[in-house]
Order: sequence, then C-alpha cells, then structure tokens
Amino acid sequence: MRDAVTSLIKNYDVAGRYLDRNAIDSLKDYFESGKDRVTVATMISGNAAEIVRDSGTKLFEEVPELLRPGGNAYTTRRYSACLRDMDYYLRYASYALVAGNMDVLDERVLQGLRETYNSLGVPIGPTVSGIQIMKEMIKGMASEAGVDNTSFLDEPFDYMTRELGEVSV
Ligand SMILES: CCC1=C(C)/C(=C/C2=NC(=C\c3[nH]c(/C=C4\NC(=O)[C@H](C)[C@H]4CC)c(C)c3CCC(=O)O)/C(CCC(=O)O)=C2C)NC1=O
Repeated sequence: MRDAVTSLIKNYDVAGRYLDRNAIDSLKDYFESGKDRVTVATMISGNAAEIVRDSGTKLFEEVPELLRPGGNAYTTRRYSACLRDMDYYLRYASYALVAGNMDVLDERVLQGLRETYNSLGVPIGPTVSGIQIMKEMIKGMASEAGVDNTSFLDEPFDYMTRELGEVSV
C-alpha cells in the first residue's frame, strides 16, 4: 500500500535521481491539501452511517427496480449487502483521500470485484451511481465545512467508478 510520498520516492529511487522541480511541486500540492484531506476524512468518519443511508435512499429512489422482486437488492439480505458495499466504498475512499494515492483501492477493494459482481448479477451501473451520489454529498458537506477547493475529493470516487465501469454488464 502506498501514499503520495512513498510512491514518489519509489519512482525517483528506481531512477536513482534526486527530487527535482516536478517532484517538489507535487509534494507541495499534497502537503498544501493535507489539512483539507484530514478535515474531510474526519467529516466522513463522523457521518459515515448517515452518508451511506441517505445515499442508499437516493439511489433506490432513482432506480426503484433494484428493490423489487427480481432486483439485485431485493430481500433484506441483499439490501443490507448493498448498503454494506456502499460503506466499503466510502471507508476506502476516505483512506485514499488521506493517502493522496489510489493504491489502497486497487489492493483492497477493486481486485476481483468485477468478477464477483458479474457472477452474482450485481449491476454495475447503479453501483457507480451510488458511488457518485456519495461523492456529491461529501463535496456538499465539505464546502459547508469551509473546504474551498473540493476537487481532490473527486479522485477516489471517480477512480472506483472508472475501474468498475470497464465491465459491461
Ligand atoms: C472491502 C472490499 C469488498 C467489497 C467491495 C465487497 C463487495 C461484495 N459485494 C458482494 C455482494 C453484494 N453486493 C450487492 C450490492 C448491490 N446490489 C445492488 O442492486 C446495488 C446496485 C448494489 C449496492 C449499491 C449485493 C446485493 C450483494 C449480494 C448479492 C447476492 O448475494 O446475491 C460480495 C459477495 C459476498 C457477500 O455477499 O458478502 C462482495 C465480495 N466485498 C469486500 O470485501
């Protein structure tokens, strides 16, 4: 598992080079956004249950078929599995935000996920919508909490969306 600093050092070490202008610029970006990353991670931790519940409600309003007989989230067991998955995406996104690196998502979340979803018939489209709903909700909360530039928040959610979206189900 890597973060913004260790991955940069690894790349420069492989090339046997001192940190140059580009490296310093990217380190500066990371450290300058550090306080906001921690603020947002704290905000997510403190509101995770609510974020998952409200995003789930919104998703099921948008795609009500999921909860009907034949839908993948039909039955209490599958409904709970769906919200649990949303919670996984949120928790790992908060780690990736702090790390400033998406490595943790590859290692812990995305590996083998498509195959699992395909074999269980979990639809990718609505999963992606659920991830994007959480992203928008968190961006709103972050601006309200005084985080001026919330663009760094897109990264983990869009990364998971892209990686999942490679499959057509
Ligand atoms: C930490 C990394 C991690 C992830 C990401 C993960 C996902 C994951 N989701 C699963 C199931 C599932 N995932 C969903 C999710 C949904 N169904 C829908 O209609 C919605 C679109 C969506 C919610 C947004 C459902 C319903 C199941 C159960 C499917 C079934 O058993 O038939 C399963 C199969 C095993 C199980 O049921 O626990 C895995 C492994 N597990 C992990 O350890």
